[in-house]
Amino acid sequence: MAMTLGYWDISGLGHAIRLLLEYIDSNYEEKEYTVGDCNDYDRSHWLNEKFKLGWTFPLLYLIDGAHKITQSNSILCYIALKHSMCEWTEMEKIRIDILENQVMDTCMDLVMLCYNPDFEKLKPQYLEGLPDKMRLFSQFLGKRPWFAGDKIKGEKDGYTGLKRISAYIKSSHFLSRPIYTKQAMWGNK
Ligand SMILES: N[C@@H](CCC(=O)N[C@@H](CS)C(=O)NCC(=O)O)C(=O)O
Repeated sequence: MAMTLGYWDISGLGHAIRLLLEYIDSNYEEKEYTVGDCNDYDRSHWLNEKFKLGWTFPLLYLIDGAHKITQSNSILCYIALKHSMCEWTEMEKIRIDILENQVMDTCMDLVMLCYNPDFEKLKPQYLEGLPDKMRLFSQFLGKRPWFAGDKIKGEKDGYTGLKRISAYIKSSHFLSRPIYTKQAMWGNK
């Protein structure tokens, strides 16, 4: 049975999950929720379902048979675990945990800026600090080909999944924009 990924009709936190689902060649469907166009950005399309699903944790969710999972990073872990992509050494596991949290912090910095009504005022300071933030990722990567280890997991040759991601990015169902919902000051188109 196909898995269902439920999320706003945006790239946002769904982006990495969609790429992973494509990477593993998963049979999945998407349930997209839309924010209203009016000034009050009506979220009832989602909120009308939210409390009928059996949990009240935030959007997004993945339903896989009897399993219902929320929290984007937990969803990534669930998919990776299910597809035997988690045979890490201790050092790889440590690096993944660090990176997972660092990436989320970096994403949230941008979210806080983009949903802030003072976006234009705050933008120069954000941009000024960005190269230093990116440099930290570069330092963390060092001379490794990948952030965690030497190989990508879950693939015999390592690259078939990447080719699938490449094909997905070129396909009509790839959702690159909008990054954020309509309330955002930037990335909302
Ligand atoms: N930590 C959560 C954050 C989820 C979250 O912030 N969801 C936002 C969209 S990105 C939302 O609109 N939630 C609405 C809701 O759950 O009612 C995750 O990573 O999944």
